[in-house]
Amino acid sequence: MRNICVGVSELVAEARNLYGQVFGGEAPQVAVCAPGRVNLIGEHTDYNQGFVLPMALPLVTVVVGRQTPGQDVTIVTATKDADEPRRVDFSIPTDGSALAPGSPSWANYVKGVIHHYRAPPVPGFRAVIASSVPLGGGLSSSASLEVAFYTFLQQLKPDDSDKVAKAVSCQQAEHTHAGVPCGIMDQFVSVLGREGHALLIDCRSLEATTVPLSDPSLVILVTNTNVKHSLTGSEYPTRRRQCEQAASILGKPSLRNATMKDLEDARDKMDNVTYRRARHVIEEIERTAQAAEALKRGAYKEFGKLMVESHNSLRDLYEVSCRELDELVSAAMEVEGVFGSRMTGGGFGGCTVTLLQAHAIDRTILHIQERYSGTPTFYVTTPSEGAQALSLS
Ligand code: GAF
Repeated sequence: MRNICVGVSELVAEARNLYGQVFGGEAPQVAVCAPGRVNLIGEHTDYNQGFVLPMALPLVTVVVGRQTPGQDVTIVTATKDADEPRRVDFSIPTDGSALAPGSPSWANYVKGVIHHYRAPPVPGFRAVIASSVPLGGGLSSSASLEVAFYTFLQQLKPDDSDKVAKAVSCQQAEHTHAGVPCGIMDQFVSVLGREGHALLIDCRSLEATTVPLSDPSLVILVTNTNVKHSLTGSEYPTRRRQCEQAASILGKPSLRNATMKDLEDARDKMDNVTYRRARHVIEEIERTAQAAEALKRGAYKEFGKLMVESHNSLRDLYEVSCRELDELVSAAMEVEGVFGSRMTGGGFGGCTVTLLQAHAIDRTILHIQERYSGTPTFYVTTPSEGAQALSLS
């Protein structure tokens, strides 16, 4: 199935209708949206203070709602997930204590954002969520939900934080309320994404530079394996710990400060697994800087080669790929006109990202469909704008 991304206005209409149905015909006052992301290169480098090169997607989470008197909150989601209730009710504590995570799990992201909001206390509200970001597809559905809610709260009670601080608050929400020790990439690009550009983010200084990416002869294809292996939850914190251990053996604050020479010199001080994890990170940070330069020069072949090297390293050294991701990348690379392809995001399922010549798009999709053992979903995407408030008129 080829997916032409659902427009923001359709999602807002869906959310408004549901809001009216659930809240007795009342109309929402505010609407906001925040995008998911695809990372072009720089995987598992963000929590090592390295570089990443993501772009915001035209797949977004929309929140509509209105402030209510008191501290009561009701949120309803339009997303149909058979295992989870679609409505949640709770009260915001007035003493600044955190809302406890619980069921439904999607509400934990919202509870975390309320807790880390920079202008407490947050007032009561009613809200409806609608999203086109596939859940658990490795395109940051959770970051887009966090950032959308933060943006929603800013409409109810403005804070004075800058955009980077906002992204950090959303990252903290994920740490404390979803239990995922993620880096800053997903929330950062969901807040600061720029239409027609990728962002080269330095995760040490938290500074970003825009890299133009709107050449009409080029297509960015995201392909969803439509599988999510259960390893994701446990393996991510393990990888993060292994990297911290490697940095500590090297006597560095993070792997960003280490070179391959440092690592080779200390090879006999660490086990082989720790060595391979660190090697991926140190080389991937360098690859990402090179890839951003290549993209600026329009050197797509060079960029594509770095994408494939990144994928191979994630498969062999970092061990976060899986059969389905490898199949998609191999299939894409067999097509003439494809510059590069790799897994994107945390791994163990989710999506690949492929850079190709625009004229090769149809045959690439056909070829992947023929070769892939599962049922993929395709998104032909363009770099999009970060979170924003929307007009309801
Ligand atoms: C997930 C995390 F949330 C990001 O912070 C990043 O580490 C990514 O995996 C891997 O690059 O999306």
